[in-house]
Amino acid sequence: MVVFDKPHALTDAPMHYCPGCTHGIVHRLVAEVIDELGIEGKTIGVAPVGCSVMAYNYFACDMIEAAHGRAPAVATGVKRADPENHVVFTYQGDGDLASIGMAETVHAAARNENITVIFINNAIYGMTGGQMAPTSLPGQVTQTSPYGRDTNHCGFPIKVCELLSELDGPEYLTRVTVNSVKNIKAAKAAIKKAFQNQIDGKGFSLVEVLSSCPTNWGMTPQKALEWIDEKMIPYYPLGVYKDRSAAKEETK
Ligand SMILES: Cc1ncc(C[n+]2csc(CCOP(=O)(O)OP(=O)(O)O)c2C)c(N)n1
Repeated sequence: MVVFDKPHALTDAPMHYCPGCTHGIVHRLVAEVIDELGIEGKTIGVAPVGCSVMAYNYFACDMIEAAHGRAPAVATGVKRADPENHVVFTYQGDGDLASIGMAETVHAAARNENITVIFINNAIYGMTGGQMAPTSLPGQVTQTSPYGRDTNHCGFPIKVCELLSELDGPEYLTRVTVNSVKNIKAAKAAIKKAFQNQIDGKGFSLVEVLSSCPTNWGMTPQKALEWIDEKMIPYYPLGVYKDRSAAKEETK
């Protein structure tokens, strides 16, 4: 009897992520969705710069590496080159997507590009050693805010789903997390919907995943998962921020 198996859409390469990092969970969820939708052969992923820079080693589908923050622009080109035959997703951290890549993110959403964006919000620049990100919480201690993020000096965190929900373009914007089995199941459902939307030609879908970075947060993996509940979710509430097709159904 098989009690544990790996999705076909993941390669056999051992992942390099730190203990307790949730990138691996989200990789697995994306791969399970690719398997379940039967789209591995037509899916093209765009890897970011950040801890998941080597996502191209882990997903078995075709992958392209984008320059820091430019994944939505690269995904736009790939998708538009052959829209019927490709399912295109980006996989990006918060530094990548909400800092250097904010322009590409906003414009791809405004154009309602028919792509799927998986957005890993761990409230920090992980790969480069834990500097403050645009998503770091007020008061959060990071390498570049050793006394805690001072909003007078550094401004306030950017709430990406809320920000993009003001645009008419995007089809689906949702925020999930992966710090419990229940939340992991909900995250998978959101990721599946985001891919299905693209297959159905509905346009831009973004799934923000509140994620942990025990190494740079300076916590145990267990404490980091609790910190998501205690600190991140109150600032970044979970939920659907836009679902245009569902809203249309309701007004019928
Ligand atoms: C143009 C450019 N600027 C800066 C960097 C340095 N850099 C590499 S990863 C990174 C931050 C990544 O953070 P995030 O996107 O939040 O992903 P994480 O590592 O936390 O998963 C930065 C600033 C770079 N590689 N290229």
